[in-house]
Amino acid sequence: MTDDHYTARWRGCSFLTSVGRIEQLPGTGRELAFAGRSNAGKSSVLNSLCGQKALARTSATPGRTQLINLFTWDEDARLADLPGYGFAKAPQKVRQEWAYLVQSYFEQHQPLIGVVVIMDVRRPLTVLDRQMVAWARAGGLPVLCLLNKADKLSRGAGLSALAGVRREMAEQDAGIEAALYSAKTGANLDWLRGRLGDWLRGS
Ligand SMILES: Nc1nc2c(ncn2[C@@H]2O[C@H](COP(=O)(O)OP(=O)(O)OP(=O)(O)O)[C@@H](O)[C@H]2O)c(=O)[nH]1
Ligand SMILES: [Mg+2]
Repeated sequence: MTDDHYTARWRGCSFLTSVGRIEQLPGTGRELAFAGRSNAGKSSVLNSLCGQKALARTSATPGRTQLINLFTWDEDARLADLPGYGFAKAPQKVRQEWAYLVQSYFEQHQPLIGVVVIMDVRRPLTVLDRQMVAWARAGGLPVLCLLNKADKLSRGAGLSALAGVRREMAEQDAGIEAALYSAKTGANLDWLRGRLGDWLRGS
């Protein structure tokens, strides 16, 4: 990890494109994916990492567009913002499309180097969160479970939630990390920039 946590890289992130099919993604370079239940704070986490208020916009109608939004991190590396999941009203057809898109992306997209699964620390590891982790691990990808909204809990309760997630994930395999985060206060921001920057740089 560098002393500066790749801060200039993160702050220089810019929107690249949106795609609806994995064949439309660039086939070279390195790509880090961000997944999460709708409302867990995926857009807020991306915006805080990049130090920008509206880089990743919140979609007005969750579930309507199943697009992957790409951002440039440096000339070889990109961030991929996956469609949110878990909203109750999504029709069956949309959910099937989402499952197909994400599963084939995790299994087949060569540039993918890791997945950050963003969860609300008060409700971690929902059924679909577990599904995301399982698909990513089936694709051989390292996973970071990011327990966001840590500001909503006391320090003790946050640490206890973190320990629970770590314990359960460790039973599955060693390729899964977990950390607390708050997009609101920026708690753990430098650590997260450094950790993910190392992934993106391949170090
Ligand atoms: N207290 C607190 N609120 C947060 C945090 N992160 C996000 N939020 C709030 O949670 C709500 C959802 O955040 P978004 O970033 O839009 O969540 P999302 O996962 O991108 O949601 P969709 O794009 O609709 O799927 C917003 O009201 C945010 O302000 C956090 O760390 N702490
Ligand atoms: Mg969003």
